Amino acid sequence: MFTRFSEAEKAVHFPPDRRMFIGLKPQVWLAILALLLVTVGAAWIQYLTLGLPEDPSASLPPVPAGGPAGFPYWLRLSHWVNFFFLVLIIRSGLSILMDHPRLYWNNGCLPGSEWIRFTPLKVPEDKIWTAKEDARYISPWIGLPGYRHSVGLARCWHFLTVPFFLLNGAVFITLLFTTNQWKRLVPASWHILPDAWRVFVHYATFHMPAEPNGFYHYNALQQLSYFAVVFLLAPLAMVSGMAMSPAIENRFHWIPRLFGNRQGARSVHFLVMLAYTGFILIHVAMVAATGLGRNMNHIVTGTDSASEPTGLWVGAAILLFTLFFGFAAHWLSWKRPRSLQRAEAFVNESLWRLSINRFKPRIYYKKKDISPKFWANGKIPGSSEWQALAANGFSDYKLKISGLVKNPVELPLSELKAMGKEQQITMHHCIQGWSGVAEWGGLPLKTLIDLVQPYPSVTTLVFYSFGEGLYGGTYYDTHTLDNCLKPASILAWEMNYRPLPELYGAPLRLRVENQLGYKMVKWIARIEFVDSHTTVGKGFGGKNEDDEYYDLIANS
Ligand SMILES: Nc1nc2c(c(=O)[nH]1)N[C@H]1C(S)=C(S)[C@@H](COP(=O)(O)O)O[C@H]1N2
Ligand SMILES: [Mo]
Repeated sequence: MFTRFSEAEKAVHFPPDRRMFIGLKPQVWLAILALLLVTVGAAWIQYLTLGLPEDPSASLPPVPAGGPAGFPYWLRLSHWVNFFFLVLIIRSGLSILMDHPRLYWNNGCLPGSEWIRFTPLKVPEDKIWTAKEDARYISPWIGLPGYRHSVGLARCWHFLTVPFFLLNGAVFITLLFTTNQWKRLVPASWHILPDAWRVFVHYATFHMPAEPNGFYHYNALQQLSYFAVVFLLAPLAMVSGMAMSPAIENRFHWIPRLFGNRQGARSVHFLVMLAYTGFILIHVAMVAATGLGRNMNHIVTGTDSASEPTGLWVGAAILLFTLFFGFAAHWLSWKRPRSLQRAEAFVNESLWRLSINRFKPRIYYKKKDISPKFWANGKIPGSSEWQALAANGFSDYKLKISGLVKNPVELPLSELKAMGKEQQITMHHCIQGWSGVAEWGGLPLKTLIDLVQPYPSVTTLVFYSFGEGLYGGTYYDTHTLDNCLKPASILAWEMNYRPLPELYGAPLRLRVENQLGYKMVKWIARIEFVDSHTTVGKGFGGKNEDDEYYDLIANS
């Protein structure tokens, strides 16, 4: 399954260093050990001192009165639809994770503070080490689309599948509660907790508890885990996912706060994925261990037959289909990436434009929240023009503003600075997953827009950089006029109360706070007002949109 890359693509996606690595902080090992002790350890102590507890499943009636009998077609269907999308979501999520292969509990992603890392590398302190350089390879057998730095396409899969996953979940929950099927999942009393513990003691000490017929009901631990998957993991995944969106994080600060902060939400999002994966593995093993043929008939054909082979065959066919779709998805990702980008935009951009893109950012952060270290991205411009300007402290720099405006201008920094200044402390959200809080000072874009007077047909501002993109060519990005007019949209010349450092975009960089980091063009050379982003570059709205299939509207 090797995709043929050009040399430039190979350097990005298939680097020589493809080592897999998982590194945990000692405290995390201790936490895992403690968790094992209070669960498996406690189960063994109970077993060895008090003996095996009574099995609560043994006293269950074979067919409970008033409870659901069997699985209706909608439940069977949504079970498999759920499985199909969950596989795609987990695989694409892993590809996204590897673009910033570190997880933290602090907003600033301080190097060395990560509780888990998926890279053998420590962040070097003696040289510039950009977040892009830090991205790691993941095998396309595991990640979708896999390889290194494929976050644009991975997000296409993630965001394209999530709405269908949620829709399926919503239909499932609705039907669950409009029929008697909810009784299967929702515990009727707190008794479920001690009962589930007793069942757990059986498993943990290698004793099989009595097996209730799943056609009618589950054992206590099984019910509790199914309940948790539906009513705990799914909402947690949703809310922690939402908490990472710049448009949401900026507007509803309390959502990331539920997890401590945005990186806490990202860590929880990962832990939910682990829980899902663990659940799938144990669930499948238990289904196989407790009468595979019969269990498959329950969830495929809706019958309680132990001998009929249909359930097994159809189940195998669904697995094969999911596998086959994985190959098709791989092919689509690398042979038809543009179609994928368009499909994702059709679904998500449409949804976002109507919802979260409308939120106006609010300023929450205080001086004490400023990150001690701010990750960097992008290559410092190599152009002689920028180098000469930099050598002069940008005193010869002029920002050029042109395009569909009544009053095109060229403004030196001194004039820009005289036009006004806003200061704000905000969070930067990189598409790779890292974030950082910094103070930014500069001119509100609104002041500039008022000055140049765009024609009514203008929808979009194009920001051109002195720097180059990943594959060469001018770095640029576009923003809708509407987002440029939002609060906190500024052209910054100041970072953390000092002149903007070269690495971070001197002389001018953009802040549009409801968008992801790649839209914050650094080393700005000029601004052009246009009536459509499609006439610029390859027509997708930015260098990364053109070359890496990123989103035009980057709210999430
Ligand atoms: N000109 C230019 N601007 C750029 C980039 C780049 O590569 N070139 N990278 C973008 C990305 S992906 C991010 S996350 C931010 C990083 O900003 P920072 O270096 O201040 O953290 O800059 C954005 N602006
Ligand atoms: Mo980024």
